[in-house]
Amino acid sequence: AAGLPGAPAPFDKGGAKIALISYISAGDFFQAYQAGAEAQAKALGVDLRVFPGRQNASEQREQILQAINLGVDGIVIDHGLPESLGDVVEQALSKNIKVVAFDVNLDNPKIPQVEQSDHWLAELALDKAIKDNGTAFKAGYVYVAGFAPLDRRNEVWEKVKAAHPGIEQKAHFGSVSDTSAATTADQAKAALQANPDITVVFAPYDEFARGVKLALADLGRSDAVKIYSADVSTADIQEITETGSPWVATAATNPAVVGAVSIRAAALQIAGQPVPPRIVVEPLLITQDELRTAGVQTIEDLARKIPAFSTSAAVTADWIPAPAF
Ligand code: SR1
Repeated sequence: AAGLPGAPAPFDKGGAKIALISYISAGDFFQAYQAGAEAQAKALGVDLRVFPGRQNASEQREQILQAINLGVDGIVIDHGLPESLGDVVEQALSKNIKVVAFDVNLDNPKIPQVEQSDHWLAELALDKAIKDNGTAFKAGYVYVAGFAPLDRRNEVWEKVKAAHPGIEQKAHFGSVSDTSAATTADQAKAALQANPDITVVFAPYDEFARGVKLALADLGRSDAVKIYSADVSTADIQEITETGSPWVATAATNPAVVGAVSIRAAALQIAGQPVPPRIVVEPLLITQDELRTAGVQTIEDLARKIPAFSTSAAVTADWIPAPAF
C-alpha cells in the first residue's frame, strides 16, 4: 500500500495492518459500517483484514487469535459478548497490538470505546414519539439484552416509562440473528394480535423496525401503529417514505462514518498519538415528514441535505486523509 509522506510511522511507508472483527455482519447497518471502515483504511494506506461476524462468540475469539498470529498492528472489535473476549483481547494488548471497541464494553482503560451516543439517540426517537402521541399510549417494545447499544437505549426507555406512567408497555419481543427482521416480524405479529390496543412501537434497531413494519402490513394494521427506530440506510429511507408507511421516525448516525472513526482511532493509537477513552458519533433525528418534503430517497441524498451527516471530527489529525464514501 502507498505511504502517506509526512505521516507518522508506520503510515509514512504504508502497509500498517488492521483487523476488523465483527460479531454481526448481516444487515444494512453493519455493511455500511464495514464499507466506511474500508474507505478510511484505503485512504490511510492500511491493509485491512475483515473477519465476518456470524453471531458466534467462539468464532469471534478465534478470529482475534488469528489476527494476533497475522501480526496486525491494530484490531477493531465491532460488537460482541464482553465475557467471551476479555482474555484474548488481553493477549493482543500484551503483544502491543492496539485495540478499539465499537459497541462492546470491554471495560479496559487501554481500549477506546466508539459509540453513537445511544442515550441521546433513544431520547431523540422517544421525544418524537411523545410529541406525536402524547404521554399516554400502549406500546410495543423491541429489545434484546446483552448488546451494549441496545442496553444503553433500554436505559432511556425505562426512564421515559418511569417519567410517564401513562406509557404502558404491553409487549416486549425481539431477536438478533442474521435474520433479525424476519424473526422479529413473526414475534411482532403475535404480539400485535394479542395486544390490538398498541399504537406505538419503539424498535431501536432498523432490523427490528423493518420486522414490525412487515408484521403490520401482514395484519393490515399499518395505519393503526407508529414505529420509532434507530439507524438509517437507503433501504430504510425507502421503507419510511413509502405511501402508508407506519415507520415515522428514526434516530441515526451515518454508519459509514462510525466505521471510518473506528479505523482512525486504531490508526492514531498505532501512530502513538492520543485517543480519548470514549469516542462519540452524534446521531440526528430523521422523520418521515422531513424525508418526504425534501424528496430524500437515499443515504447520499440525506448527506447532500445535511453535510454534517457524512463527516465526524472525532479522532482525526491533519495527516489522516478523509475517506471517500
Ligand atoms: C444488535 S445491536 C444493533 C445496533 O448496533 C449498532 O449500534 C446499530 O445502531 C444497531 O442499532
